[in-house]
Amino acid sequence: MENKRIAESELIINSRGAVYHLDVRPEELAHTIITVGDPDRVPAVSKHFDKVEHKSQHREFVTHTGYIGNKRLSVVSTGIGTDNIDIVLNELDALVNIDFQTRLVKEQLTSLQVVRLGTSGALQDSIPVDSFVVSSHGLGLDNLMAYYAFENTTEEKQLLEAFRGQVMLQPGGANPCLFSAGEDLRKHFTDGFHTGITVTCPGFYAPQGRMLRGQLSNPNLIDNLTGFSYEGHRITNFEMETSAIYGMGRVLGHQCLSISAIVANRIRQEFTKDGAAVVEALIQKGLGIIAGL
Ligand code: R1P
Ligand code: URA
Repeated sequence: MENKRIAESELIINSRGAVYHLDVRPEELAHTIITVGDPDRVPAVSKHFDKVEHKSQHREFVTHTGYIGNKRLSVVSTGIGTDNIDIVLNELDALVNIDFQTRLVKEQLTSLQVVRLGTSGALQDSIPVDSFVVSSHGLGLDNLMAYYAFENTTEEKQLLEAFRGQVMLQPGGANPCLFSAGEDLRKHFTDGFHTGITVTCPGFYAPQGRMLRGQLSNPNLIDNLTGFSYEGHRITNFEMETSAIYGMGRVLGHQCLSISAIVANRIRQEFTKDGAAVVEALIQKGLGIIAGL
């Protein structure tokens, strides 16, 4: 593809020389990045850094960059949802792979390591609240990835076909997509983690089978997802970002992994008694591994 200068309307750089939504300059970002949904979780992560060298905030996007030992890390909040992941992953990629002076894509591309430390609801009785899940795959029931061209692996195509055969989605609903985790990252996160397919939903209530008032268009969604099984793969949990992080990682060439603290078990209808404690435990366990990567 021709390396054409990217126009001011397409890649927006502010007066500080920082990318539009994140308000981060290229030198302010590490190549190992932790994403969190909640902006308040950024200081909860960076308080474990030995040194913090950069802090910025614009809208819900808070970024802290620093070091644990010699390992340089950035922690970035995404807010909630796959639409925000579209913004965050594109801007993280631009910060490392586009020259902000010439507005040309660099000849030497950088592959980032992106690890989501999030919260989630379990879809299996055997995955209790306060446990951790590593997403082997992200299965999107939103429509973000329909806007991007990408290739699926043979295994991903098989899983998606099995999903379409076994799980009835509501008429007029999403065209599901599925992407696997970055294997170079996932292999480090095994001990003390459940693992399975994570379903990413375009909402917290009806799109995750929750109804406070009104009626669900698809009352069998949870049962269908919990019962899905294909060659040893099962669906472990629900949340709102993973498939988009994995999908954008595929499109842009970054290694991505999503790890969740289970705060709700939808089968047992239980919620954690101490959400802050389980998230802090996930941060400590996750950082212990990430710092050694
Ligand atoms: C919903 O409460 C939010 O929590 C989960 C979902 O993915 C969604 O963003 O993750 P975070 O705790 O990382 O935001
Ligand atoms: N986040 C979600 O998206 N769903 C849950 O059930 C819990 C956290």
